[in-house]
Amino acid sequence: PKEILRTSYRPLPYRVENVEMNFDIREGETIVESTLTVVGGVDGGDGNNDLLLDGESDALTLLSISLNSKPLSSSEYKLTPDGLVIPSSLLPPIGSKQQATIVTKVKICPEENTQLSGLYKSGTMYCTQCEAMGFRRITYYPDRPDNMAVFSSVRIEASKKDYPVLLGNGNRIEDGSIGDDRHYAIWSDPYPKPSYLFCIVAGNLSSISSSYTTKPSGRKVHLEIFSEPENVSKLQHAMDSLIKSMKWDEDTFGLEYDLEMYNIVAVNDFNMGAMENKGLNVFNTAYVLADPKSATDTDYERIESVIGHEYFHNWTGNRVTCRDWFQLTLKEGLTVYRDQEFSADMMQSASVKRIEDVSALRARQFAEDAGPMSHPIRPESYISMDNFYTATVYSKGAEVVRMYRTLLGKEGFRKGMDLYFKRHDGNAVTCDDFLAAMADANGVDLSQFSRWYSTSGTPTVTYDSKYEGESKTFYLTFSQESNNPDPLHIPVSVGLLDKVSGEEVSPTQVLNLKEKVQTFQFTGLDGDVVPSVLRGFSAPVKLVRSTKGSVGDASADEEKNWAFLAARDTDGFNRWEAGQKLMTSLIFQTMRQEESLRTLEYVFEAFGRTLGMDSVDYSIQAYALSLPPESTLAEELDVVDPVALHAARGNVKKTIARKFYSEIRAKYDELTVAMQSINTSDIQLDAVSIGQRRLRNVLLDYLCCIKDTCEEREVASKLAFSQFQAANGMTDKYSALSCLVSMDGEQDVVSRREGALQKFYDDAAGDPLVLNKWFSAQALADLPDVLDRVKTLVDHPDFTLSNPNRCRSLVSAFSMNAAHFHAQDGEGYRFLARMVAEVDKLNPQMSSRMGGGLIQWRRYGKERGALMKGELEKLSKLKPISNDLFEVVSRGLK
Ligand code: HT7
Ligand code: ZN
Repeated sequence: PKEILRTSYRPLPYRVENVEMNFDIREGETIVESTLTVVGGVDGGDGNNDLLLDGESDALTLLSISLNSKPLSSSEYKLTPDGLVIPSSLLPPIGSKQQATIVTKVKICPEENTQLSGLYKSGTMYCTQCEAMGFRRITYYPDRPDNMAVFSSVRIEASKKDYPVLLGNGNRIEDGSIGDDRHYAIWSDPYPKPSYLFCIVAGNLSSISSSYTTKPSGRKVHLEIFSEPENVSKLQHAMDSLIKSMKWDEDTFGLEYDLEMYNIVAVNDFNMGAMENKGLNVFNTAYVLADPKSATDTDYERIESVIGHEYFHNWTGNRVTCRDWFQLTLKEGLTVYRDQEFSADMMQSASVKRIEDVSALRARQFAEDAGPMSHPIRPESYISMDNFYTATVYSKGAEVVRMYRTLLGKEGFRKGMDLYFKRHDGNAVTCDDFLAAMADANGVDLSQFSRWYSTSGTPTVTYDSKYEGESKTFYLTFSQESNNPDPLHIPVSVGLLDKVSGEEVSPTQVLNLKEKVQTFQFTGLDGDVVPSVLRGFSAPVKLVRSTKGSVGDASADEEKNWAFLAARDTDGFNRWEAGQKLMTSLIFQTMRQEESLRTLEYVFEAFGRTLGMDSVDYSIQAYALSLPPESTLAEELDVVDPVALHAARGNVKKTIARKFYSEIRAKYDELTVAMQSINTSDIQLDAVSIGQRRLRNVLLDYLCCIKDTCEEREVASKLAFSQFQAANGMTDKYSALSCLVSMDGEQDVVSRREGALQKFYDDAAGDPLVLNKWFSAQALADLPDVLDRVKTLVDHPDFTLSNPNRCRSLVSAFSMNAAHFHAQDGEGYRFLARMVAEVDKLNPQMSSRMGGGLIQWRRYGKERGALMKGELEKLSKLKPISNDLFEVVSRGLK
């Protein structure tokens, strides 16, 4: 497999300017004819200006090729496993304005395409996925994002009865019948686009439609969302979300939609969440279908955010796209930032959203940074680009965009965005172009900031502080450490609270940390203060307090500050963060079997106060009462023992639950009554109702963790079972099921668990998304024989490795169940490796993601590490092995 380097970018010697395509779809064989208008591009200077039309020989059978209406003989071009080369000697000279026309005809077989890249069949429908390099599995073409072409005519022909709906990018310009049983549609997209945004769909689909009039232009846009007929009742939330997204982008960034149509199609088999094809988004059903019976509150929120994300790509990604795939974060980091801001505005709670986003970043991206796949947000090389759709490119990329916003302010950021679109609309550009627009629009020098694009790993910022009474000055000294030998430009948001009164004496200000070590002074302070540092998580770093030069017990002092901030910080994120730090400290002390009385007191105090609060944001309350997840805790450890970590966290949870049992129970009951008093059996989806359910389910989890004695198990299982039975929506039902699946012991307890699982399965009535939840709940159970259960489920008639959602719901979910996946005997690793090997034969994008579960072996101690590595070595010997899996496994073994 060939490694592609970022620095090897060469401009296109020839560019396709216009494309016309014809798809003749028939069972078992689709014929694709492409007419490419080619013009001269740029001399790359390396003496090779031949035209490379990418094409995967495994997917394409070339039937014919002609140049300027003359058939080419096989000696006139070169056909390789990766494409077709037409020598520059047959084409017009590079500098000239002449055009050449190339027509190719290929045969493809979507029915056999299990990779879900290119044109494939999902259930009864045909659809395409072209990002990153799927178009070369449909036709021969310069399949790279800097070739922006107008797809002036895409004709799709198929059986009228089986595929009544035929969709493409842009606007439908013609349709009609061919005899009794076939029909066609022609689509035309006026906007030049790279091939990765190409899409067609053919299926027997139902839909809902609406319209939106853009502002200020007043363009009336027809909106339509398609799904298989049985799911059409679950599309309204997606439609509402789309309309909100369109309005938000106009209000926030002055960006309007630009075509007369916006279509979305829901498909069952899809490798990722969704795809932003121009005017024709394709969505994984899991990110578009929702009704209260089948979707949780989190599902509803995720759908709104992904609908927003794909819509926002229309400007950040489609109108302005990436020059090459190394620039992926240019569109993904920016679009994630935009969807995060959209969701925060829709939730009306910036703190709740920030807590969720930072938690996800820490759990996934920090882990990536700490392993062998660590890379800068703009990677330096890849073997398979599909492996670089990562938490780093997406989530850390969004943090980098957020830092521009923090440094430049709201107005400054908007000025930068406006200039970016003014300069680059219709072009394929780089991360440097984005930075230049931000800098030029604001007249600032961001050259040091650019180091974020080339620095891998999570930087550490250490701080130290001192108050000098005489000069009434507070000193904050920061030092930074990262994989870059030169210092990064890090925005550090800081506020100060008076140590005695708890009042905020210095509101949030952004400090520009640009040196390796830098001191900031705050003057005019009458007394000592407690600093609240990195407010709102103003940079994607690990923040630690220096213990250098401290007198006495440094950790005691630090915990005192956390306890202080957990009670008083005016910054919602940092108030939550302080509570999490205290809990983390207690869990680690428990794990190390250290005396932890002081920390325990602080945690009790914070927990009791938060639990007792009335009329606060329920979601904030829920997050403040939750212990940090094991994945986040693991990021703080050099060597992880997942079994010990799980036990320590479980013990702390139980200690809290026992101490506050009656208060937790009272609050749980109070919320039950409050929720029942709402005079409707319909589930409410406003922020208060979502918050109430979130809080009540956190409380349920505490109540259910007390199960040491027979009586306790009876009480816990009855409580969870009664919530399960009474639930009027999926959120409460799934939370109750999650508690029940981890319960074992007496006959009654087991019957409730098994009864609930059976009922959940029966209620699903074959709904794939609900069945995914049924598989996941069991894969995530905390039972000693969970792996045996998972293995049995692999043989369940509803299980298949060929559907990514289903495969993730069982196999990937189990690999997240850390204490069991990392069982000392290595059986979890053997199971995962076996599944990865199976999936690699079907779908390399899936197998390489799953294989990622084994590459962190260096972090799990000697014995576990050796077992994980052993499985990776076995995978590395697979014959054949896909490029995707090869890259992950070989990086893992390096
Ligand atoms: N831009 C989309 C990425 C995507 C994708 C990438 C590789 C393989 C399959 C894929 N499906 C979608 C999704 C997004 O970020 O909006
Ligand atoms: Zn995206």
